Amino acid sequence: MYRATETELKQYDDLGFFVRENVFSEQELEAMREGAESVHTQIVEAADLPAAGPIDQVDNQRYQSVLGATVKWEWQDDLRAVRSMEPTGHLDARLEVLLDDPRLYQPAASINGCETLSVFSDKLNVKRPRGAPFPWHQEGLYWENGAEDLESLVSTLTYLDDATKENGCLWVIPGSHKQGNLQGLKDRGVLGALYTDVDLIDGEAFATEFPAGSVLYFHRDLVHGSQTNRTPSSRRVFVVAYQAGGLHRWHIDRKREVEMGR
Ligand SMILES: O=C(O)CCC(=O)C(=O)O
Repeated sequence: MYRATETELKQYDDLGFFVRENVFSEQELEAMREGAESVHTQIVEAADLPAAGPIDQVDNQRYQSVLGATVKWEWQDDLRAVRSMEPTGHLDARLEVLLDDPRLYQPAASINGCETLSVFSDKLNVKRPRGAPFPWHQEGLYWENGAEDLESLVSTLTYLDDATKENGCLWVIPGSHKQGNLQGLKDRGVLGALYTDVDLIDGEAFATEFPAGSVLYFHRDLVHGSQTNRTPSSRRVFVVAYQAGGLHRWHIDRKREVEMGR
């Protein structure tokens, strides 16, 4: 019922992504936003407790393991905000329910041509006012050591808020997925090697300014990134990546094999 159309599949091949608008209703979005804020609060509160892991500083970024999620803290300490939490579904049922939502996984199944999928990763990104950019990167580079079947991975990104250039929407470089793994930045520390040197790529960046309730389905090698949030409101997205069959180690303890509906 929600499978990708021929036109969408062609766009995915040509551009590395396609978008559907109005996938989720305002009522559903309200529940997701409440879920996202609850997860953010739980993590901020738990981060100072003895059970939380130590903070790992990598270049200018801070990572921590909190409540079973890998947390990336905002670059600026005074914001006391988490920009990315992975996985997060286990921390709130209002987000967890999305993992098994056919509006997310059926298009992913059409793309990789598999009848059974499992969740590879689920991640909540929160960009508060003044929240920092995500430098240009490809998911493939991050995932190549963790995925059982890298080729089959498809990402979905659900917009919990309207996304605009001003609030730091995601930008993509259409067609960049065709170039495979691109070279990282040189002499820019450990993380720089994971960021894409966009001077080496042809193609013009496109701002995915879409309303809340839209979903972007995208290829692991699509070069993407985002800028600072220059508005007074948060910009939140929930990312679920699916893989063919199998189970990823992050999810091994909560088996999530999705039987494909037709
Ligand atoms: O949330 C964003 O703006 C960036 C998302 C992203 O690039 C990622 O999570 O890989």
